[in-house]
Amino acid sequence: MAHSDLDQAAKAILTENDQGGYTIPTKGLYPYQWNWDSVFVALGFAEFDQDRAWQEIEMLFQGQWRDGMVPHILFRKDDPSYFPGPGVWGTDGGPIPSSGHSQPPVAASVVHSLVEADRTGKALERAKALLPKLMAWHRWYLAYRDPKNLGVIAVIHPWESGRDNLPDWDEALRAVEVKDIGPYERKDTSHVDPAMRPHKEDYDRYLSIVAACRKVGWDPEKVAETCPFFVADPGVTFIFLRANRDLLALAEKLGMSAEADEIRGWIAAMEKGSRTLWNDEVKAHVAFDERRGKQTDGISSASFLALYAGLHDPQTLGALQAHFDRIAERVEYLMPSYDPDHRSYEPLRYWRGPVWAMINYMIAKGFAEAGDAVRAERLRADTARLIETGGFAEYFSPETGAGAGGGSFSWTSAIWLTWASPSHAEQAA
Ligand code: 9WN
Repeated sequence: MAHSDLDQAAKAILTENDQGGYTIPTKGLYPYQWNWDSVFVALGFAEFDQDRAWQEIEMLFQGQWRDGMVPHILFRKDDPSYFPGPGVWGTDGGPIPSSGHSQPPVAASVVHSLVEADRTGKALERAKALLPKLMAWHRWYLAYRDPKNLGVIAVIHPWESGRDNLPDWDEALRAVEVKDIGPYERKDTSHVDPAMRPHKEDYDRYLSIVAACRKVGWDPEKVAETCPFFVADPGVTFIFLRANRDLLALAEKLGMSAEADEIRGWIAAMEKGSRTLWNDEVKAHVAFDERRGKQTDGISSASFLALYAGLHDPQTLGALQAHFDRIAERVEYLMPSYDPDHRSYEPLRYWRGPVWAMINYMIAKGFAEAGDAVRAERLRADTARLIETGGFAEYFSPETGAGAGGGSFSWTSAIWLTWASPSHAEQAA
């Protein structure tokens, strides 16, 4: 397909998945509004309808909880094609039925991008209305996902990381006792090949964590104290650190000096705290199980997000460039979600190997900002080739480029439009 045809196809997918102001990731497999999906989707809409882009994020924040949390799924209407639905979560924290935890906080960064690219003249006004909500969400992250002020953000569930069955969670997840779940029927494996999805043992534990948090009424303080899973994630930590830098830029632009000072304190604490995720043996940032005090030993695609977080000191940049080149020798398409040289790598099983377009977008941004335009361009070109080969799939094999998981996927289409498409790159040049 010609690039212009792919541009049209990507727009058509976003329009098709639009539910009237918010967008589902894909039909069938994911029939609700997901947090970080929606935010990336806004970048895609912004290429042809900026008003609609803002609406996507504003509708996500309609579901914000009273304590500031922005949930990972908003169940705006019941749909039996997805499990676990609202009944399993049993939450009561906000105005719209939702899941009970969050997802990577990319929103402030995308709001900042929308302001920078504004053609409507209304962007600052809309950003101003969102700013207190973003502040409340970021404060929530610090209070309940970093209660000991370590300067790193933990996830209380693999789904909160957005990178669900990453090998980094394996050990901490095995330690979760399977209880209070009863019999259940998964729906994901009726939509896609079970070989590309998590195992039943994983699902038993995913649901056991939900049951444990439901037991304490999703009270964020009790969840932070008692949740059987509490793992500091380089992905959420780096996305959050980056989001704080973008939030600071917004606050400064809007003349909100008290907020700006507060955010500067967060950034300083996280720049320092992030160092504890550095694993000197593997020469990259890794996850850290806060319950057991143990670091993981593998490099994931999130390790490369250190640059996106603004951590491009020579040691980090040099180590990541070396890993990048080593991995590029092993696979045809970058960046696999897990190190192909690690024992847990699986090229087609969900977050244990496959490539995700929106992660590539963030990694490339980091390399470009660190002054490495060559590796940034390699990621863009690989993402474009993947979409040309595998279509607008949920994710892709790093070895063959085959599309996997759900099809006609919203964030893959959005990332094509905002960054990967050669026609977009030509316009930007
Ligand atoms: C659980 C929607 C979501 C993404 C996640 C991805 C997957 C859900 C699932 O799909 O997770 O949240 O049921 O597998 O891992 O990143 O937001 O696209």
